[in-house]
Amino acid sequence: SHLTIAVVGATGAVGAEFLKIVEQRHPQLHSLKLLASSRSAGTRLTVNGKEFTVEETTEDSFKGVDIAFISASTEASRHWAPIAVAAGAVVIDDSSAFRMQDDVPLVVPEVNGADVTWHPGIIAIPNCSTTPLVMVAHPIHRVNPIKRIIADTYQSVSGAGGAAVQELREQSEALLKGQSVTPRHQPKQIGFNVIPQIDSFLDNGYTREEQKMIDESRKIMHAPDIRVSATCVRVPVMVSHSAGVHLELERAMDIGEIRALLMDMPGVTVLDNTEGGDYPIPWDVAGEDDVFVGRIRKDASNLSGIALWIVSDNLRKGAALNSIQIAEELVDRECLKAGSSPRPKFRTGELESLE
Ligand code: 11C
Repeated sequence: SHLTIAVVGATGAVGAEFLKIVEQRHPQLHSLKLLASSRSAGTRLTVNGKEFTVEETTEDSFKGVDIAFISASTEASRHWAPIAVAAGAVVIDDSSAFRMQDDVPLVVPEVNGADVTWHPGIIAIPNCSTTPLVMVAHPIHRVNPIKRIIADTYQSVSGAGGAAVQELREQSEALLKGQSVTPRHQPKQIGFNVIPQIDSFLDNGYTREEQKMIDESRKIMHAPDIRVSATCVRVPVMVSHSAGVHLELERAMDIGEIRALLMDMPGVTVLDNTEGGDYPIPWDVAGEDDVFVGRIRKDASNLSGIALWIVSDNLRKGAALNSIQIAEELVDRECLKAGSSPRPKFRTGELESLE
């Protein structure tokens, strides 16, 4: 199209997936600025048949840019987002820097696409473990309010970036040879292991990753009253985050009805045939756009509860795809200008902390 798109973090794990999705969904897009830190500047990348040289991000990078995607680090987002906005770009940000800011929409288009209409120049995308949860919870919540969510995740190393993927490869090879390993990018050994810590610990005993799932899911669903708890675990998987989820509903619901609601949800694929041995696994879901759900059953411990299993490609729907869908939503709704419509009554600042 006629828009100029900048990608900050073009050489990262999410950036690479982003450019693949651009080729799949927008083969006519040729006005791209690929940006990264000085370390990756000079890298040559071909997108839609055109060769680009990755440039170092500078104060001047955002002139003439309509939409800037930032997926680098929280610090990079804090630094570059205001500069891009001042230059006239709308920022779609993949970090936690702005997500819980009262005036910044946090958007999963299938769930709360209308929230793009009141952005102040920045729109945040959720953490890659939150997005699949709300994709599955929202269509149920709309019909039968969710009172409580318990989510236990099994998150792949690509969520921690390309260096963590490399670390899993190296540790696996070393351990198979009987060598010992020293963790570098993860808090503990990830090869042939699981780590119940993603990000740092808060005073309430939860990790930041877990707190994000709590806060972000309630903001996206406009449901400040839902009680949420999460345990986030890193597993030796390259791509795709999984979660075992328990939902407590207002009233008991038939499993057939739950399945029908999920089958109707755009972006969700139900893969749930335990007789045939069909349920989603991360290896199969890597590279897919949809959020996959299976193992849908009544919670044996709770009359109005259901249990299910969710798997989603953390680099695609968890990050790059969701960002591109937000850009599409902005264009469709003609909301590229900040403050296109008034902010609705709902205020995330009113969300009570669980502490
Ligand atoms: C992980 N979910 O798997 C994290 C990565 O707030 O965007 C994304 C962190 C974030 O390590």
